[in-house]
Amino acid sequence: MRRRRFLSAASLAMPTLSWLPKALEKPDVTGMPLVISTWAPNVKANAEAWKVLNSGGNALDAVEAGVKIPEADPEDQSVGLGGLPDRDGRVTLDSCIMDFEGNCGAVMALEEILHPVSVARMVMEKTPHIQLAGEGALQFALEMGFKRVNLLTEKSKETWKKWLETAKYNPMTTLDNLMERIKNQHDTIGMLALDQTGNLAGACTTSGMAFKMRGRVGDSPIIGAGLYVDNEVGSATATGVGEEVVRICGSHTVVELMRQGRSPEEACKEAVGRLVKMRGFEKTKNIQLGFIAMNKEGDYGCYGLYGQFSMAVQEQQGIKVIQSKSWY
Ligand code: SD4
Repeated sequence: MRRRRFLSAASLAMPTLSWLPKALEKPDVTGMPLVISTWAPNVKANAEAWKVLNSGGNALDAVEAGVKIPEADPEDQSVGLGGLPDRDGRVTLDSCIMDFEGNCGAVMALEEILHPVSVARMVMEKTPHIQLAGEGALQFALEMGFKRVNLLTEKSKETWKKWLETAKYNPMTTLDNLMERIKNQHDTIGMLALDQTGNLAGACTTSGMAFKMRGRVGDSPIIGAGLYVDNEVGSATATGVGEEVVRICGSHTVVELMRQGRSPEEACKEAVGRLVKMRGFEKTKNIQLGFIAMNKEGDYGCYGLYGQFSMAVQEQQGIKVIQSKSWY
């Protein structure tokens, strides 16, 4: 949708020549930076990321700062504080982050910590590992100085209690709940940023599928499924029924399709189509998922299984919400 110009890789690799005009020694940053997120309400999160990007900060700091907004919002029942709990009443968080050099970190089924994305970043920066789960992730977070917080708000507790009355503890009903939340356009945040130096980063964070079985982990903290960044090509992130995203290694698939020359929207569409082909109409007719993606040139796009999916964008030209095209 929008392009920035770069010097060719060959010219950037050349030693600096004294006769070269100054302006040509650096990438032309016209049109950068850029940040996009899953779902319209995340314009607020983008605005926070934008502060970092616009003041010359890097994409990694930007996405971390951005997704911390819904993580701390008690009204958002899909992410962090106030997230809907699992079927045992525990709020368990999944989150990951990835930078332009392939560094990445993730936490899965993390409880009682307000900012799982920051713990994921510490897993990336301070451990030899990529993923920490459950008790181990909590232990690590506490060692890193994070404080325990009760993430279950009264509102989410009430919603869970109401669910218990009719759902008979059956996680299948969580799909209906997910669809309901998706209709209200409040769901997992996946955020992708391009900074003024032309580097990409992404983060994805969620309380996951409401009323899931204890220990269930979705796509959101899985590198390649919920998020993928390849600084040569582009980045992608996902929202929706995580099991279906994992099945097709969704975000990695989108990035690989961009590598093959698809535009971000075409790549997202083809990934959705691949799932539909694999699973058929019956298994995809009642679920939602969607991808957003950007490439190194600063083009971006999205595509959903159903029509309610949206993407929030902030760039130099301003802020906008894009209503996604969809398969069904
Ligand atoms: C999950 N992908 O845990 C998340 C939930 C989500 O839109 O994105 N909902 O499966």
